[in-house]
Amino acid sequence: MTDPISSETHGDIRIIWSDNPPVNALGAAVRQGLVREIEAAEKDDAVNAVVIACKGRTFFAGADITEFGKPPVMPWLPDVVDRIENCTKPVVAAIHGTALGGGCEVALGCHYRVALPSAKLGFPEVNLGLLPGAGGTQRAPRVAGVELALQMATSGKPISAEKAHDAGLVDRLVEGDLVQHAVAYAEEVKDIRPLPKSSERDDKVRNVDPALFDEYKKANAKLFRGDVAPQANLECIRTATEKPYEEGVKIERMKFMELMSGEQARARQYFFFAERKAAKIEGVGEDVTPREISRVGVIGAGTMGGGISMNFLSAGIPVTIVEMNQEALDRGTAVMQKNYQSTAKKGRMTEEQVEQAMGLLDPTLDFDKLSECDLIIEAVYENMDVKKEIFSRLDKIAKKGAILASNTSYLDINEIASVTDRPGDVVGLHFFSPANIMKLLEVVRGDRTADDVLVTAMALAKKIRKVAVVAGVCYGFIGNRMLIPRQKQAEQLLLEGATPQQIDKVHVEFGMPMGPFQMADLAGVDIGWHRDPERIESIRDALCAIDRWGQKKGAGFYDYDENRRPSPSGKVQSIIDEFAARKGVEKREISDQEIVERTLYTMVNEGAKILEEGKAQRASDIDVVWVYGYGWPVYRGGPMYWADSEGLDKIVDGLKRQEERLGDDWSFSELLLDKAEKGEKFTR
Ligand code: 3H9
Repeated sequence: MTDPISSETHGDIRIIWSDNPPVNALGAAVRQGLVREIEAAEKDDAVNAVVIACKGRTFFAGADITEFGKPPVMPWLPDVVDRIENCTKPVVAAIHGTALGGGCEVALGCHYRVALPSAKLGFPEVNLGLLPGAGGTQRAPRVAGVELALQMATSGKPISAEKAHDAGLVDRLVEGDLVQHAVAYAEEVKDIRPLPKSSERDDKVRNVDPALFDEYKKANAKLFRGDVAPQANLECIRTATEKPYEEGVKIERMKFMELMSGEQARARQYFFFAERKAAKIEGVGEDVTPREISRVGVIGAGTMGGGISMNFLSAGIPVTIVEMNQEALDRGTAVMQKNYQSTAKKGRMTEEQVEQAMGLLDPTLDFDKLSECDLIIEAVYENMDVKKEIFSRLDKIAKKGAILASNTSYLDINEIASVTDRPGDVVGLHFFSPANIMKLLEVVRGDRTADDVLVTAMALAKKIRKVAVVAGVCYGFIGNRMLIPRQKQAEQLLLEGATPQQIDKVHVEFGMPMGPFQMADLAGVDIGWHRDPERIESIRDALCAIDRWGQKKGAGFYDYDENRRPSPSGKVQSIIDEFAARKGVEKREISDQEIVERTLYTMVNEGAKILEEGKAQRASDIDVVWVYGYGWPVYRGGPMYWADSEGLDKIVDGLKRQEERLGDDWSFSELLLDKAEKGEKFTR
């Protein structure tokens, strides 16, 4: 293996280079090389200052995550950072790309930091269930101030080099040749003594009001719910305001080790790789190149069509959006404009960017204009006949090689493709609502979808900052298909004696953003309703028949006040009771454990069926769908990882206990039974 660390000398400045693709992770060889080169520079009388720089696309993006869980190899990153800081000659970090986690800590160990304006700095450790464990929780508040350090470490979101510069985290922003500038900077500072050490500063951590931490937590309660890492990050940063550096790093080390050995960190680290694996399509060679997409067409300017369009507009891709009548087109365009405007109001976009994005939109009533598009996404309502009609029209007008996509959330892509003479160009692109915000994209692979169409869809997803997962054709694909047993059991549990509040509470305590009934009220109880108020076959039908369609009507499974605050509904309870009596279902006390077994274990069982039928490429893809599409708590890894952690035998036992109540149409997944029997796991 070639040494990732090398050096060269410019006059009296030593440049230490790291070249460890793809992201210059701080693996053992990098750590060893850094120490070796710092020591060599120190000993060399001809050297007066050092620059640390990285080749490739980025400065160090952090510790090497693939080393986690393996026996440690010396030197440890904290010792490397200390060694840099204790170098007797000034060390300048030259930052481009993303200085993340351990990378940001290395930069903080350097005496000075020079960065390109396009660079980003951050502490994403929290996303891995960790905290910056190489002195970052102690050095960052000393250099950048407590509030910014708290934000960076507990949210995991990187900040721009400009913001870092304003906070003192970067000493100089430079344009052009970064390393040349860093060398010049090193020349300027080479004689300054004492060397500025982050660990020795205390001006920004002295006299900090301890109330700040509680206030921060209160204002960011969502970050802390159920998740242990943000709290540990906060505590370490608070320690920096209370104790000397030497004590602070000891506490940081202890908490880092505690987190590292915990289940949440394991789940999050699993998920990090799961997300990246999802982008890989089985059976499709690396040599397949994506088709070029320079204009996208969207059919339907409703909530979905508008949201979908915004993704492309924001990424600088022109969109032709088609509607049936002017009023609907105007309404859809106005909603997009309003959504952009509200993003701008929050400071996440400039007015100029809003204008730019909207300037790329071509709203039209002329269906034939879609012939200019390289990708056309149909986003009309869920009706097979309507979709088939649209696709046969598209088949006649779309240019050769254009990709024809449906945003269906349930329907059979093969059947849709069958009305065209080009089934290879047809694919499902299932966006989640609100489509401009939700990260997940299910890419539905029809039996005849061409490889390069899939590759294009995956590449495009990355471009519009979505996480794409390939799904096979089946009713509801991966995500919605798994919702079906959950919804069915949740409703059945109502008849047997549970309340919507109890079921929702179990889900929220588990870590979901909301429970099944809160979700139904938010999304619309009427979604998928047959629209016949006389036909009442479920509690949902009964609610829809009396206009309780959810939050939008001020009533659904819950009652809502004018501020959309929910409260339990006596009316709903009496509907449930009536329904139960009519069906002859006897009421009993329902335990929270039974709710878990009937709503979550059944989801795992459905996930196993999806795997068994080859409708998902791998168990981890199912987890990615559930984390990004439905808010499954990432610190529990996703339903399949969670099932593995619980033990598949426990899941099977729970389902056996409930089997009689699960209904005649419920059945065990053979794969689940088999794996449980053999003591195997889905994800590991
Ligand atoms: C830490 O630093 C702890 C310390 O505080 C204390 C220690 C004591 N290690 O994401 P991409 C791989 S914790 C190993 O597709 P992008 C990744 O798996 C660390 N591998 O690229 C993928 O491999 P493959 C804190 C890594 O351009 C390939 O690189 N740092 C690492 O979309 C490309 O990745 C983080 O959490 C790593 N650290 O985004 C940063 N990072 O091609 C994590 C990436 O085989 N990384 N890989 O699938 C990122 O956020 C993004 O990768 C980054 C680039 C923004 C850098």
